[in-house]
Amino acid sequence: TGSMGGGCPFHGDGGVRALLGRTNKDWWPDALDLHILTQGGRSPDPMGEDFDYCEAFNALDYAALKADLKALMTDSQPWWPADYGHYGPFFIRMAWHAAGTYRTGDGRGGASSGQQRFAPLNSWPDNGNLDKARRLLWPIKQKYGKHISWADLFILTGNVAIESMGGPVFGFGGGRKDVYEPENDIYWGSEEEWVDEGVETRIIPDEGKALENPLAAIQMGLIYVNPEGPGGNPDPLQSARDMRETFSRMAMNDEETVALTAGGHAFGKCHGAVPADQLSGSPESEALQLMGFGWATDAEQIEKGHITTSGLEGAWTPNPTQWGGDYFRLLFKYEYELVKSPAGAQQWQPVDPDPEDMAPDARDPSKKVPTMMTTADMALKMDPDYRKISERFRDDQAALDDAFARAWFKLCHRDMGPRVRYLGPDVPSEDLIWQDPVPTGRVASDTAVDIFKDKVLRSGLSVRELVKAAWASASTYRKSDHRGGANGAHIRMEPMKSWAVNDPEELGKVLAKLDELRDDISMADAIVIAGSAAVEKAAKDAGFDIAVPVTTGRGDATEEQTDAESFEPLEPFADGFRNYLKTKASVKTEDMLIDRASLLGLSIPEMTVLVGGMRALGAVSKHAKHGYDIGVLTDRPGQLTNDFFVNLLDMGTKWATVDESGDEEFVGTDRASGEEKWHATRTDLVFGSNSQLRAVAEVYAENGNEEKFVKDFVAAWTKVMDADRFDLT
Ligand code: HEB
Repeated sequence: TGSMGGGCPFHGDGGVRALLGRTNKDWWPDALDLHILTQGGRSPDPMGEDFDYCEAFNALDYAALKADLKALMTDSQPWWPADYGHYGPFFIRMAWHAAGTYRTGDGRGGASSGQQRFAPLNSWPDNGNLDKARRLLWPIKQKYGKHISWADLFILTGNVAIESMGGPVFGFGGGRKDVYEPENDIYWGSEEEWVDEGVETRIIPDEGKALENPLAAIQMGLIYVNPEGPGGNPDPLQSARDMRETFSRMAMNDEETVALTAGGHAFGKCHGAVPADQLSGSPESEALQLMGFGWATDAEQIEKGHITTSGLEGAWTPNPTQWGGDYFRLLFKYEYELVKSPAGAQQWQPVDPDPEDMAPDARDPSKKVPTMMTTADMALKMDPDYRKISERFRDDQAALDDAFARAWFKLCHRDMGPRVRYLGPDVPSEDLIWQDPVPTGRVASDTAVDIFKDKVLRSGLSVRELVKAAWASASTYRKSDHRGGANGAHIRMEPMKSWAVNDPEELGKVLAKLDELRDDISMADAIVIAGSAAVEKAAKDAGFDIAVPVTTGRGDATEEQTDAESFEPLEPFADGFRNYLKTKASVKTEDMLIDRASLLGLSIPEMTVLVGGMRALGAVSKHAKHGYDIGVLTDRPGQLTNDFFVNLLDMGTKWATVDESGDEEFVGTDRASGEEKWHATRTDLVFGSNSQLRAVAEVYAENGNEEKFVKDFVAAWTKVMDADRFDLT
């Protein structure tokens, strides 16, 4: 159905591209290339660096906006009339698909940057016709301008839609700042086809095929599962298996999954009135004069409601614009039989429905049509664990109300980080465990900090140990969902304290000592202060008197505030900054360094100077096999020198692979004498081999730049230590 237009534009360059995932350029080779205009760090963001979205949002007439949104729900437009005269269900689907791309694996996806406006999401088959939903919102976006981002508007509109149909809502937090370009850092998969072109499903247990990390959708182009069942096979139990896997990667358990799906499908309908091959291409591939619309349907057909989106057809309940218990009532009241929609999709229909259990026609309420269920809906009845929950919700509407409202709130806010980042009058005051709540900390006095620093440096703990502990604590931060970081001192709890990357025994010793010395400084602050004191000492030992600034005020989370299991996805498979590799990934190990740097929000120079500095400090994870450190290319570890770069770029050294290491390890020998000098990893050598990284490494190895190196290191270090200090801004 031409989501991309014919042919496979994939020309492999060694297969690496496929492993790194397919990009918009692969899908739409003819698309306008704006990328050359962002070279040299020129921003595509028209709002400029000084624009403060929090300030703009706080000046928003929030009540007026909500009233306008409510009025929009029933303000049907002839170019895309509202089913049943109410756009609510359509907008809920828009909001759910905006939020539903979130995955715990790397924290990417989700509603927080308004990505549904851009490729590939604007053109995913699963997002079919949501281009119309966004365009219906344009007059309101235009009216409120900078005071409401698209990203916030998508979610707020979903909330208002639920409320306007009598549904339960738990709250709304604003603060999602729009971006103005597609997010190229998100790996959506390496398949060359999309769901509507018959791409294989990603979970096939019989063939030992499991869902690749961090993906959370079952086929390319879907938000989660295929409504018709795995790969189009209408098997509710296999669908349940896929739902459980994909929803858990969205941080949803069984109860939340059931509540969300049933609650969502209390509203609206599926669209599959005409065969899909009558549709035009997706927005990204369509003719200019369609002005960003895709899936073009004839105006006359639109008016009649002859629309195809998913290809399935029909409403779930007799009251598709009214919240209530009809979904479960019908699901359990009737036997359902497999039928085909007019567009040819597999779906389920009640056998012999009572007339009052028929649904109204979307355009003509006097006409009655059968209701339906997707195979994924049938999973809520057929899977034994889902069924128990479904029966409970059928019998206890209040329980469903509460579970749906909470799960919806979580769905829409999961990627926003701590509650201090939420804006607006509807922010719920209750702390929720998935927000990783941290008690407000106390600012320590300069004297207290100095006394503590002094004690730490005389404690016998080494620079390397202190730097590693601080890095371990702060570097879990990921800007994708604003989780992790030094605040809360989660590092002293499971699972973080036992991660191999953290050298648990050494870390345990360091944390115990810091705890003993810290007086009333919070543990979270103590870890950062100690690391920063160590950096100061290391700079001093290298001949540079420089202060490493620390901003105290971090709090310590309690065990009760910490959902240990939810922190597991934060464990790094590789941390190039500490020269650590847990398991070799399908991508190169140096790609993993770039990925971590990206999640930390670092620039190329920041990443480079941090790697070089950490190596000089000896702050590498203990090598699993060897007794010696790898990548510490200096004779004086513990001093903040640029030795790593100087030695790496030295032509006197010849590098060769260590065969047994599978291309992960290298040995450097003296070119003249053949004497063994250094051991290094891919992550080290990439700063000499990659031309762009080498250019930056050269800057730091140059005479006269020694002080610049130290200053840049301290600035990048401080940036990482403070990455999660939303309380400061
Ligand atoms: Fe849904 C719709 C599927 C979940 C909400 N969905 C829909 C459709 C389908 C589906 C197929 C149709 C589309 C068209 O238009 O055609 N879902 C599904 C699946 C899942 C889901 C498979 C997983 C299991 N949903 C969900 C959730 C939510 C929802 C979670 C929320 C919460 N949906 C929804 C809505 C709708 C839908 C509201 C309607 C829309 C309209 O009406 O437009």
